[in-house]
Amino acid sequence: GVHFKGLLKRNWLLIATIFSVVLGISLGIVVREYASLSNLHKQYFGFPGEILMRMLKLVILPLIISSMITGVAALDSEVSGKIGLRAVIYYFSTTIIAVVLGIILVMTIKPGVSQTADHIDREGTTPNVTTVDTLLDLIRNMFPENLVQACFQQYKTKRKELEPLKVSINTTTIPPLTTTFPPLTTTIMSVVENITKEYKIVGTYSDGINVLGLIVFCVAFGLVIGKMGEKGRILLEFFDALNEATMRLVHIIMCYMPVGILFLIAAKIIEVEDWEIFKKMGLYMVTVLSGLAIHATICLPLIFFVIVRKNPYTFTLGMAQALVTALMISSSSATLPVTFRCAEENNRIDKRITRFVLPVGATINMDGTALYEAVAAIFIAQLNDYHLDVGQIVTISITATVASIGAAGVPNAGLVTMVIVLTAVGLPANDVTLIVAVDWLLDRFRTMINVLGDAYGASIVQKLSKNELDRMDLISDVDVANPF
Ligand code: DAS
Repeated sequence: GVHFKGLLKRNWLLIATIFSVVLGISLGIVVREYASLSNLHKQYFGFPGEILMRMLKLVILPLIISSMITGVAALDSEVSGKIGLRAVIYYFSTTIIAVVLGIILVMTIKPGVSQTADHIDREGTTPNVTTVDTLLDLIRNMFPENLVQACFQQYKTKRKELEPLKVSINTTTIPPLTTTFPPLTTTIMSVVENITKEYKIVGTYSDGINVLGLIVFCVAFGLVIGKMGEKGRILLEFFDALNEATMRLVHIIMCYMPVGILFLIAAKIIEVEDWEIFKKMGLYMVTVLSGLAIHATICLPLIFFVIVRKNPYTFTLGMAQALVTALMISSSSATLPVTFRCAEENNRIDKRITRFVLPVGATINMDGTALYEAVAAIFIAQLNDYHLDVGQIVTISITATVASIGAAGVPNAGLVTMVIVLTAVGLPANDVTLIVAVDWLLDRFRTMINVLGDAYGASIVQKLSKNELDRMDLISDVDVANPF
């Protein structure tokens, strides 16, 4: 009875969410057509959606901390080391597969060959990041110098203020900027510099939280607690209760989700300025989207089936709520609470695994982003009529992988780390601006694949760790999956 009711309730939520997506899109189109809203009113319109985002972000912090600490403390250090290693191997191999798939597609479809870079409007945001910088930032952020500061940063709002300063330049109508409009160029450069500064800090920060830094700290902290025996128990109990309480909050937030999503997507549709660009960029978008689709429906399911021996599509279906959420909010981090619920409740993945594998996955495992970055880089090369040799293509696959690891789980993060791929093969970093206009849409889809990859990963790592987990159940005096 209770179980069936729960099942019904979960599906009801999913149906309501999908319904609200459709309704939101229709509402957006209608308002766009028949009401000319002022910018201020557009902002008001998106307000319920903004509240949803705020609530989801709100629970990230307690969720990551409590799940990582209890996840690690519940396993002994040898087992968590093994599980961690398996997770890392999974992350790496699937990311590489995604990159290779993307490269094959973009080289066959050749979306950039029929047009040139001059035919697309460029927007003036040019972050300037290098591979070494990204790697160093990544490692630097793993060791936050201040734990409290790692939990919040004010930079995010500053970056927001800079966004409206985007400058649109049509290169077909005006001659090269550097020679004709030095003052304008300097203005753009200073804007760009500011944005770069903000982005650089954003690097591995998700919405102001240094997720990676917290994860590293929590792993260490969890390991220590696990070794403390009786004395550590009180902390473990505390964080376990915190985890449970947070997940209950997540459930309440999820009930608000249909409302929030409706206005989120409607507001986005009202806000988009340039629909024409989609025609120009059509083939490029098709390339990215088909790559993502193949990765999600063939590559990942195949690996899953070979290892887990269960129906991968049932598994994907179980993740539906998380996938729709990712599609709507384009942030793996903010989707994390929903990913947890779907993985644990619908797909019944062991909590010892999810608590460990999902937060890390949301931060560093981004198959969709990796695929996207490889495709976009080669697309830009094609637009510029720039021939890439084998070595450069290998360089693209490596840097795209690094770039996806370095990207935070926040909207458009992949676009920023894209610059390292471009500079590595000598393409103009500025050309990232060629693909800015359509990124809001592609971002949603790649985020969805990022989340799916994390979920599959959790299940695969669970299967590979079955022996250790079973042994722990036998020797342990408490039920570790639900220790208290
Ligand atoms: N949108 C990001 C995510 O959350 C990554 C990206 O921009 O590619 O997964």
